Amino acid sequence: MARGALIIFEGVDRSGKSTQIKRIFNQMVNKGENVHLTRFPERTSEIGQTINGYLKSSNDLSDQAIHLLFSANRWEHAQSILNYMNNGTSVLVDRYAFSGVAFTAAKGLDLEWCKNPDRGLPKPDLVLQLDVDEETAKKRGGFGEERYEKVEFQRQVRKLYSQLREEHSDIWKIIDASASVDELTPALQNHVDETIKSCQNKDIEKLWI
Ligand code: 2DT
Ligand code: MG
Repeated sequence: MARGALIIFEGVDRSGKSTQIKRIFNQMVNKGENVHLTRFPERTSEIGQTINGYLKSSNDLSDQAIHLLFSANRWEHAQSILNYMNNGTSVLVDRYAFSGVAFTAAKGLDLEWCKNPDRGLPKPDLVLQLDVDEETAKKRGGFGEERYEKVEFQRQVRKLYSQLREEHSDIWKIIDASASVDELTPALQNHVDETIKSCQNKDIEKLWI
């Protein structure tokens, strides 16, 4: 059986990731395609609830501890993602280990250290980075109340995405997300469709191994 693809949407806050990924998901469901949508952090598990508390500043953790929890949150769902893929269902994910690395390294922690806990996760077939500059992001209604939602921090995150993009040029597509919501969706859908076709008979690899 043809396997499903693992497709990640990445980008700074207000880049339109969540809007676009839901549109793509709904279009695919309407066409009767096998597709599953998820996101990280996945806030409902026990680990996810601790992460949620940290993001809302109701609890405090060291930079290292929260980094490991974000990674653990991916590992607690990794087998389920693999099951979907092996059963022919493509998985669309709003943020993944690239957010994990970019957001922690933006605090000044070592990039290789940041990658370590995520080594071995299912490797994505495609990363779609929705790219907007901080000014455009700000014009979209500014950042919210959660930890990290500050212009200076987001600028740092965007720089780290550039670095990750260079390392992953085989799977990474950068998309100018300053276009309108309606313009963006068909372009993203094309990338998704092509990837689903091209990875059907490829083995699932492991990230950063
Ligand atoms: P959302 O706004 O998408 O819910 O994300 N983050 C996310 C990390 O610092 N490390 C991670 O591994 C992941 C997946 C990005 C909430 C915030 O959590 C950050 C924004
Ligand atoms: Mg957010």
